[in-house]
Amino acid sequence: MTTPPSAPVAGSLPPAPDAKIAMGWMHTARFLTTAAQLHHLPPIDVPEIAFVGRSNAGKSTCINTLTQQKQLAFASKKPGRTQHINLFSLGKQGVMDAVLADLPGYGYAAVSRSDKVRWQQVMVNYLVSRPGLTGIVLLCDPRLGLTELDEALLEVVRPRVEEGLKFLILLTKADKLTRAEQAKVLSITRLHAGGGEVKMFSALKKQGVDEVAQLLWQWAHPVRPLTKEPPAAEDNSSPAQPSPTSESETN
Ligand SMILES: Nc1nc2c(ncn2[C@@H]2O[C@H](COP(=O)(O)OP(=O)(O)O)[C@@H](O)[C@H]2O)c(=O)[nH]1
Ligand SMILES: [Mg+2]
Repeated sequence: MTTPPSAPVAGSLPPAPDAKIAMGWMHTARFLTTAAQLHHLPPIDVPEIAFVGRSNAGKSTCINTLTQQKQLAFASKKPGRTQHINLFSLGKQGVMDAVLADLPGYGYAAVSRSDKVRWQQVMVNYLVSRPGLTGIVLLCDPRLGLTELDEALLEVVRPRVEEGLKFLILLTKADKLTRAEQAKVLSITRLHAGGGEVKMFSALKKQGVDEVAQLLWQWAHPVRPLTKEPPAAEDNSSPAQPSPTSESETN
């Protein structure tokens, strides 16, 4: 039997879910744990999606907006102070199916040089060696563009992106730019994205929120490889994987 041309390839992205489903899923985010060092992070057996970016890029605000929770990722008034990796679990009915990792912001001038170096090391180690890391969201203030530190991070993750790690550059605070400015910075950033996606985002105007939630859902629910054993019987009463329709019933 030949495979129909439309059959999904294992590991590829599933179709985008309805925005309501993706936002409902994001809303399930709960604080899981925090760690100052990489080896203190628990092993995780579900897809992990990391949020990285310069201090003040809008990372905490973005996580809070996506998860529709005011205080999940503390939108710090003291940038650079949150020098921990914070994990948040995602999943309906308390069944964890993905994790968001909030990494410390970099580039904050008032942090001592030794702290900066230590944190760059933690971040680099995390990005190159964290098992289960499925995708990275790099947040960037489009008024600054990709800075030297962002470029350095892009270089660090490039080999993993080439191996299939998902990558999204999110240009935050879009409400501060005109439409024309947004179009311009999008095209410039796409030239530097090395195959990753680039999107505009505004927490204030809720621009890009649904689209990002839908993309992250897709990252976290890749098409599964076909299992060798066929299903025991034709029983549709208890699907093994959550389907978009079953997920839409709760939030
Ligand atoms: N206008 C506007 N300001 C934002 C937006 N997102 C974040 N900010 C502001 O940018 C500053 C830094 O945000 P924060 O989330 O703490 O950045 P972080 O250091 O990357 O976590 C705060 O004053 C936020 O209110 C946005 O979408 N629009
Ligand atoms: Mg923050």
